Amino acid sequence: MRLLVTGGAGFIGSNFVLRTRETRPDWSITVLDSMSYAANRASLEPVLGDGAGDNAGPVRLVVGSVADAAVVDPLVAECDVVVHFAAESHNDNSLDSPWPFVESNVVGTFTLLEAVRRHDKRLHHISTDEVYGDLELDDPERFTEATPVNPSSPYSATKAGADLLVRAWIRSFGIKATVSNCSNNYGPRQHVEKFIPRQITNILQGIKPKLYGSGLNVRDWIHVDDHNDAVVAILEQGRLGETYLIGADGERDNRQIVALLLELMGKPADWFEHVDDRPGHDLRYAIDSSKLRHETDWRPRYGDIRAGLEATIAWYRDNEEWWLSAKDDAERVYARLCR
Ligand code: TDX
Repeated sequence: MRLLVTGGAGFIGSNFVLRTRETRPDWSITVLDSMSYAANRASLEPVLGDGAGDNAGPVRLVVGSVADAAVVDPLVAECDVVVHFAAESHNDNSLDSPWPFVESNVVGTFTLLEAVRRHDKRLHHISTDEVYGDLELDDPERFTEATPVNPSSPYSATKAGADLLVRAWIRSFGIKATVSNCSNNYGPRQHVEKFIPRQITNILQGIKPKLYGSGLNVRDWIHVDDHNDAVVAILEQGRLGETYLIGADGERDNRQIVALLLELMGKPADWFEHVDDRPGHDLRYAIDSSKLRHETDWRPRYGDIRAGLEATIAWYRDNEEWWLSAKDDAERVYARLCR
């Protein structure tokens, strides 16, 4: 099978490429990535070959925008399946500057959909639980495939828009597509602007972790490899036209995550600080992934977030050169946003 992986140099996409090289070595992979601030070529280096050019290894890297039809069209023509990870993904940035989110997430998905329609190719669209808005802390319900979209931020609105475009192209044009909405991912190679790597790298640099507002907001954490294995399960066993929610029953509030990181990294339990809350900050996300578990053989392998975080901490400790320059840039943005 020939895969076109958009956003394959970002966090989830690069982990997908690396993991799929191991679990499905006969699949050929072309990555299309704009190599924005959120991408890191070093993440793909092990599979790109020995430096003899972009196309020397088993994975080919094409640098370009998913919103550029002239780039997208020939790449879609030559593949069997498109796995669409490419997106602007950080809520804080979307509050500061929404346009790149509209361009990548809405126009980019539209551009891919038109190419997939033209060439009659299979598409799997990666999305987020944030499209469903948020839940109360004590709400017994969790998000399901039937939950209406109700996004809160410019970021989640553009992802909801992209999801709706995919659904409309399935219904109106009969394209062969599936959608997945996953909960918060953690693991190696995540950009240091995000919550968990920001706090790990803060602690490594002797800076206190920063909790937005009360720190009571709940996220439903899943290891990135569990997410990506679910994507493979959907590619192989999912029904065309369907949406699948991906989650690993990992609800924790932000204070609990910081407490765990401090303990695992040998710092006192009160060694953190509260900072300005994020405007419109979603309270709680929670995923019911029963449909995925009924229809495929996927099960999460990282049941224990403690062990997953320990491994993630070790990765950031051992790979400082991967994140150091991005850290300075991310913290400059946060200083301006007072967060
Ligand atoms: O320094 C911080 N302190 C803090 O308390 C940061 C960066 C975040 N937070 C909070 C905000 C959230 O409640 O931690 C939680 C997680 O924040 P993010 O890592 O920014 O993730 P979130 O906003 O939940 O969105 C993430 O999950 C869904 C991804 O960034 C999205 O791309 C994905 O769609």
